[in-house]
Formats: sequence, structure tokens, C-alpha cells
Amino acid sequence: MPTKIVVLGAGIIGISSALAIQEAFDKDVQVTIIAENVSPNTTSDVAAGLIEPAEGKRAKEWGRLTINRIKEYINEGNLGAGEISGYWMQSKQEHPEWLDLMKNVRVLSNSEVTEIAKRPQHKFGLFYTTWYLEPTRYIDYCTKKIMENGAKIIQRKIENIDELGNDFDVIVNCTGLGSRVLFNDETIRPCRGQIVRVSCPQVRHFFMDDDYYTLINDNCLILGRTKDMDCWDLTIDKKSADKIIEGNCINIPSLSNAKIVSHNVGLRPWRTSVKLEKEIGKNNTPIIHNYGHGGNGISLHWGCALEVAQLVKSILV
Ligand SMILES: Cc1cc2nc3c(=O)[nH]c(=O)nc-3n(C[C@H](O)[C@H](O)[C@H](O)COP(=O)(O)OP(=O)(O)OC[C@H]3O[C@@H](n4cnc5c(N)ncnc54)[C@H](O)[C@@H]3O)c2cc1C
Ligand SMILES: *[C@@H]1O[C@H](CO)[C@@H](O)[C@H](O)[C@H]1NC(C)=O
Ligand SMILES: CC(=O)N[C@H]1CO[C@H](CO)[C@@H](O)[C@@H]1O
Repeated sequence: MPTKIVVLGAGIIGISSALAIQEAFDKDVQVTIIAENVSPNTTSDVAAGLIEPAEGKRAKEWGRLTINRIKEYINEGNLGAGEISGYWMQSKQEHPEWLDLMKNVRVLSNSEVTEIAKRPQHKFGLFYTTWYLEPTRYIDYCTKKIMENGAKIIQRKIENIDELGNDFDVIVNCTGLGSRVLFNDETIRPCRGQIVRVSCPQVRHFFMDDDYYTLINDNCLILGRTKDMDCWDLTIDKKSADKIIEGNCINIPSLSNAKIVSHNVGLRPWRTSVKLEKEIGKNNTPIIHNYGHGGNGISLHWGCALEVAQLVKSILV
């Protein structure tokens, strides 16, 4: 009998955890995914896909493993990922540790800052190269693989963890913001993010500052952003959209001719740090938590998925 594993959640975190588990065990596990929403209707699908690992040692390692994974994905010739270079203008000089993972990192000279600055808060600047990964394309790629490996996906909301009974040997909890209700974890909070996808092919560098960003995907730019803590509203706010467009047009004047492709909003699963650990639940079923990735879930997903697979191994052998 193969070991039965259930993964709760089908955002980038759940789907990649399922794949990493299958790859670690070959044919000895049967993976079932249960999720209320599947791609393209998850928070992950809204994400801009900029690779920007979070602060801290653990996150830096997850980021490093994720970047290696993205390089392989690019080298296979897949759509929806690539290198992007651009400017990060700062009001206070910042040089987070994860910049070690980036390429071509260069502190801008005073004269470059003067040339690029568009607002008083653009006092310092960096130029660097990172990557983007379009979540919807990538989730589709991973989903095909997990289905080929024999996974089942069931679309259903779990109201209470007891509903799973004794059907599974291990539970992997990748429910993002859903963990707040499902696991009574009040330390996870929504951080609402609204963005605008536009077409403007002549813009080829990203531009970020304290309040705004223009990022690059295969066929569009992503203009952001809002960070509204504890706001659950998933409707598009016209005023925020106007502010996002105006702010980015000041930073990159040629955006004034951009065509709007879509407006999107999502709730980042915000937590002071990612919860990635195992515990023993009711009925002695081991539970592995992998949630609370905030604004960095795309950037950390593969490192976290590999750690989940290791935790499953430590339980089963
Ligand atoms: C506007 C915006 C821009 C972003 N940009 C970036 C970026 O550039 N780079 C980056 O790294 N990150 C970015 N993020 C953050 C990123 O989107 C998240 O960190 C990531 O999507 C979290 O993935 P997840 O799989 O945990 O959550 P989700 O994608 O929300 O998936 C959760 C899954 O759990 C399911 N679920 C929840 N509760 C239940 C339940 N009770 N029963 C059954 N299923 C349940 C859901 O249906 C869903 O399938 C951005 C976020 C937003 C909103
Ligand atoms: C996504 O949501 C839309 C709108 O609610 C729905 O019509 C569509 O079937 C959903 N897609 C999937 C794959 O569940
Ligand atoms: C069923 C179960 O073990 N749920 C746990 C999930 O995680 C939260 C947060 O750590 C715990 O409070 C729950 O007991």
C-alpha cells in the first residue's frame, strides 16, 4: 500500500509541495490535493512574479533554491519566466542580504541617481538583475507533472480538519490565508494588494520605490501596488488603480501611453515569518504546515517545497 498524503491548497505553495513530495518518493506515495480554489483563481495567480526573497537566513536559502529551480525552468524553454534588470530607488539606503542572490548588483552613483530620480524620496539607488516567474503558467506546468505522477485533485472547501478523518498518513497544510480559520492561527492576516496589468512594450527595465513598482512579465507590465493590512476586500478600487497608474507614470513617463490589460486584487497571506514545521495532530496524524509567505510566496516556493518533502521523509522512515 502506498503512503497516502493529502496536500491542502492548490496555490503555488500547495502545488509545488505536492510535486516535491512525489519527486522525493517516486511511486511510493499517493498524493491527493484538496483545495477550495484552483488556478487561475488563487492568490498566487494574482502575483506579479518578481523574485525577491524575504529577510533572514532561512528565507535566503529558500530563495537560492527557488532561483536554481527557475533557471532550470527557463533552460527547458518554458514560457513565463526570465531575467529582468532594473532600478530600485530608495529614500533610505538599503542593501538586504538577499541581494547576494542577484546578478549585476551595482550602487548607483550620485550623478546616476540625479538622472533617474523623479521624486524627492529617490535619494539612493541600486541597479540589479533578478528573475520573474508567472505563477499561472508555472502552476499549470507543475499541475501537469503531478497529474502524470498520479495525483488526484479534489475541489472542495474544508471547514474543519476533522473532515479528513483517518484517510491520510500525512497532512500538508498549504492553505495560505485559509489557515487563519482552519487552524485558528490568528497570527496570519490579510495584506490586500491591488495591481494593474498594462501593455507597453517599450519599457524594458523594472522600476521600484517605496510606494510603486513597474515589473515585467512575458507579455505585459505589472504596475503596483497597495499594501492594505487587515483588509479583506477583493473588489477593484478605482481610486487605488488611478493612484497606482499616476505614481508609476511619474517614475516612467512613457507609461502614459500604456494600454490597460486587467485590474487584479489579492490578499497576501501575511505573517511575521513563514510557518514551515511539523506537528502531531489529532488521531496522531502528522501535519506539516507550509503557509504565511506574505508578499514572497513565488520567490520562496521551491525551497519550501523541498523542505516539506524532507519533513515527510523524516516522518515516514
Ligand atoms: C498583488 C500581489 C502581488 C504579489 N506579488 C508577488 C511577487 O511579485 N513575488 C512574490 O514572491 N510574491 C508575490 N505575492 C505574494 C504571493 O502571491 C503569495 O505569497 C503566494 O501566492 C502564497 O501562495 P499560497 O499557495 O500559500 O496561497 P494561495 O495562492 O492563496 O493558495 C491557497 C490555497 O488554499 C486553498 N484553501 C484555503 N483555505 C481552504 C480551505 N479551508 N479548504 C480548502 N482549500 C483551502 C485555496 O483555495 C488555495 O487553493 C503577491 C501577492 C499579491 C496579492
Ligand atoms: C474561476 O472562477 C471563475 C469565476 O468565478 C469560474 O467561472 C471558473 O470556472 C473558475 N475556474 C476554475 C478552474 O475553477
Ligand atoms: C489539527 C491541528 O493540529 N491544527 C493545528 C494547526 O496549526 C495551528 C497553529 O500552530 C494549531 O493551533 C492547530 O492546533
